[in-house]
Amino acid sequence: SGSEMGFRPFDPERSFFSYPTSLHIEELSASIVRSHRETTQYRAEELQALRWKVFSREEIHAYQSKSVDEMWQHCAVRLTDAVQYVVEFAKRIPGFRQLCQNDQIALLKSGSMEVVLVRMSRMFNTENNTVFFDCKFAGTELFKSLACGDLIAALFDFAHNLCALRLTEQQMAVFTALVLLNADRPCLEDRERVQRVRRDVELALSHILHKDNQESLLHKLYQRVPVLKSLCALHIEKLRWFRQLYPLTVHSLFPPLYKELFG
Ligand code: CLR
Repeated sequence: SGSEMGFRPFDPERSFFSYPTSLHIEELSASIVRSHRETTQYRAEELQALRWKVFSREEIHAYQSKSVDEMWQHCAVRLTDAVQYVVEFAKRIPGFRQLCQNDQIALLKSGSMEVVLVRMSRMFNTENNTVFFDCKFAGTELFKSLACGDLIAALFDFAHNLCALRLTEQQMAVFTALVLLNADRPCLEDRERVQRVRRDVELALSHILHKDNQESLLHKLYQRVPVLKSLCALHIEKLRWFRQLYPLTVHSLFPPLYKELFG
């Protein structure tokens, strides 16, 4: 019965044998939300308080004066930090660690950057189109020396549009779990198992949106998924271009995890 369940440790495989109850789904949401909270570098309130901190003209100029490879390396390190937190988040999603190692890696390879981009919207200020980077808010012009203005513009555009949905932390937490648990990823050994873990997270998202009286968000969120995929493809394309120009920088100065995931 439901009341009995509350005292048992959370068992992600429970839904294998029995129909998921709303208590099971509530526990799952709560667990994902906690994992999200524990693995985002900054809390929403902290970010709110930092909104006024923007880079000065001189600071922007200093970033713009960096060489292409220096700026790429710098951003690759920052991006890898963010990915590392997403890996930690994934490990704390009920059911994720029970997937075989190969499938965990396959999901992270294709999904971690997508989650970073969803998380980017928490770090985005739509009033001046800036993102929190190196402890202050930065506009697209700060990234000029990367020489991939189209990618940067597309990433900022995505963050801006996602911000417009005004997701709560709970909604974002469960949505990012869903982004990771994508049973259509290439190279999965046990798709059915991923699908089973995913199914309960889908129920959790519907449940949250129902409680928030925002069911129309579901469709809007699912609409962003192919956009995420194309942004990640563009990122990989830019990395290939950069690697051709600066193979040694990538080889010896980029974080190993970055190369493992995108290289
Ligand atoms: C995303 C949300 C994470 C924290 C975080 C860390 C690094 C940031 C990233 C966020 C947003 C995108 C970002 C990145 C560093 C560089 C990258 C600003 C805020 C820009 C867009 C440049 C990408 C360059 C690639 C071509 C390497 O919780």
